[in-house]
Amino acid sequence: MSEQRIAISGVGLWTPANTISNEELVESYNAYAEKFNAENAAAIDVGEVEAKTPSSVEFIEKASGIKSRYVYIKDGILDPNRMSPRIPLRSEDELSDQAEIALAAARPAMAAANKSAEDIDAVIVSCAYTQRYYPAIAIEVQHALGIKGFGFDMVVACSAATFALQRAYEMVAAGTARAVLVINPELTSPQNNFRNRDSHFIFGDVATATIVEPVDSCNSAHSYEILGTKAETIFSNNIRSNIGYMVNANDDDPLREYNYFHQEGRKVFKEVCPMAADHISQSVAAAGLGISDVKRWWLHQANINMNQLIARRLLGHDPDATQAPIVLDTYANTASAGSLIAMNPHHEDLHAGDHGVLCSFGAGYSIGSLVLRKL
Ligand code: CO8
Repeated sequence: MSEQRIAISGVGLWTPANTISNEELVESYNAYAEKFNAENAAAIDVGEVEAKTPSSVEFIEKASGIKSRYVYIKDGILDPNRMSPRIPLRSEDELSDQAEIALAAARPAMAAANKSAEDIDAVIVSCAYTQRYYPAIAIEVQHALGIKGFGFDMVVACSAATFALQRAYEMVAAGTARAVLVINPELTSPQNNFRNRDSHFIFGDVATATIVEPVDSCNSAHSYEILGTKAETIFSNNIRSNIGYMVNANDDDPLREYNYFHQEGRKVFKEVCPMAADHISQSVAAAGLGISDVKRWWLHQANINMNQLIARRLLGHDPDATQAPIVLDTYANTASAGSLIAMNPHHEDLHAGDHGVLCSFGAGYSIGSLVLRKL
């Protein structure tokens, strides 16, 4: 670890104004499925095409804990003839959609950390998808905020936030930046296949942001020293999205099912839960702490049963709501932002010396954690 003490000194959250309940989502999916089955009746009868079975509100809530999700733009998503948000194309002179939501999270994070543009030397935009390759969304945000220095984008699916915080920590430790603004504008809805019954309910849109700086320069009300960081990746095809810049060269259809997010959900559940619990135990031990020293667990929010299983493995009992806050009932899975959404409203009540753990796990597979102590 760095000889210089480094901290998270501010967090910010932007929540979209629009929500979609399970009831609305299931009604739309079932209308789509009925229409599909009617249009393909002959092929279904001879076994050439598989009929679509209805989705259910009860299944979604029981299997995932999700009751509702926020979306950037609702228009189009529930239309059985479209099943995708209608996000108008902006001109190159306008702020891009992802930069706009990134800024909406960055500003409250900077305010919480008591930092202005002059105090920050680097911007990392890190999320599951960026809406274009260049110029980097981070550089657009850097420009909009008037930050000098440098910015870059990185993508690590569900671990994009924790992995970026670790890179920010290293940059501050190396002295290449005084303070770093990390932003996770998770605009998942354009990549969510609302025609897929297995996954149409999983994701929501959100943006989170965090400031990382030396403890010496911290002057915010709620700062958390970073005691340890740990990153791990283990290759798996069980969660995949194939959309990318090769689609035109391949003469592929960008709307093909496999170009959207898809997964072997049950395999992911079984494989990732033990890996995440082991990772967290090692991370906490490496910081010189025991599990019982940790007061707050800001865990990745993919599935309520996953969170409960991991917490039970770590603690030996079910966590109470204050120990491991759950936000996925209202936010759903927001790719990398989940643990930071959990941290945003659930960190100010900790006292100086209290410990917390931020942890993510997901596609890659990737697992990332930071062990924190309130200053
Ligand atoms: N309605 C009704 N029934 C359904 C539905 C539905 N919508 N979907 C499935 N079923 C049925 C199945 O057909 C099956 O029926 P049967 O037993 O007759 O075959 C039954 O329900 C059980 O199905 P499953 O075994 O698939 O159900 P699970 O209990 O495993 O629950 C979950 C499914 C919720 C997906 C669960 O497996 C899970 O959460 N797994 C972990 C997944 C996870 O965390 N993935 C991480 C994804 S995110 C990530 O890594 C980064 C992505 C980046 C962003 C993406 C943007 C779009």
